[in-house]
Amino acid sequence: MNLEAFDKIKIENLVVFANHGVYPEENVLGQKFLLSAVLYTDTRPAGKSDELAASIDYGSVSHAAAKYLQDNTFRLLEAAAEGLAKELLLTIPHLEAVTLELKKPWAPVGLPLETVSVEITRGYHEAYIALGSNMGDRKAYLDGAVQALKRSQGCLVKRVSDYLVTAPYGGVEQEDFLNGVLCLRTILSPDELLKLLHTIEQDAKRERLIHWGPRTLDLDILLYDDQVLETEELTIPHVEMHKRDFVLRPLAQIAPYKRHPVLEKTVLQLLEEVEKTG
Ligand code: PH2
Ligand code: MG
Ligand code: MG
Repeated sequence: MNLEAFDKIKIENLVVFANHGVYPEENVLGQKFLLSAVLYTDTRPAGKSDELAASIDYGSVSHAAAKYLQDNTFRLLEAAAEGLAKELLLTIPHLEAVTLELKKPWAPVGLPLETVSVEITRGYHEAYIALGSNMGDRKAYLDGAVQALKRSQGCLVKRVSDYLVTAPYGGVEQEDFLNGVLCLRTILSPDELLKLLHTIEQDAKRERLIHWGPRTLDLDILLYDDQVLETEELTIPHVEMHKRDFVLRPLAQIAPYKRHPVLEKTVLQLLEEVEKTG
């Protein structure tokens, strides 16, 4: 999600009367909200064709946003903004990302103020996922994972590599693997994506018995935009991706010139190095 790369369509201070609030009287009486939105998209196709269908119709976005804020009641501005951002990203064609500012000028805080507001930016990200299996019908497990991701809300599978038969790496004696890599467009955060991958692994009856041991299905996040991230649960880029030819070979098929954000080398360069030393 590189916001600078996109053009913007802006809506400023759309007035919506709605019932969001922590205090019960706010939910009953309602009050005025002001919504501002920056819609990130590429306006060039519409700029050249002069066709509305090639762009985002700010009229329909305004109506959809007003309806969403009136049909749902949240306690927090945060929740109203989060829900609305997701709704817009899932339903508005050509929308890459959105900044929403939701203001509550009549917030009952017992002091005079001009307005309070919450502003968030949400959008689509590009993730690369490694797939592996070395138990049972390996191809069926990998195909099942691709289908499960295709069915997941806010996920779009853009490219899938060939599946390659690979010798087990890492010292555990076990059957050969079938490995592949896919490119995913998603509105999920890294944590949400990790949870989804775990659910898909569980559905494939994966049991975590031996570390690095045989598995029906292993799904690992390799890259997430150009983010570098290290938490207890998750390291992005994947710590070992640059050492593993069973990751780099399929990745090189679908993203040869993608650059590793820490090593600053392309997938092809990393693969060459692994093949030289390997
Ligand atoms: N996964 C591992 C350990 N070793 N070897 C191959 N060939 N393919 C894998 O997917 C694999 C592995 C741990 O995730
Ligand atoms: Mg793995
Ligand atoms: Mg794993």
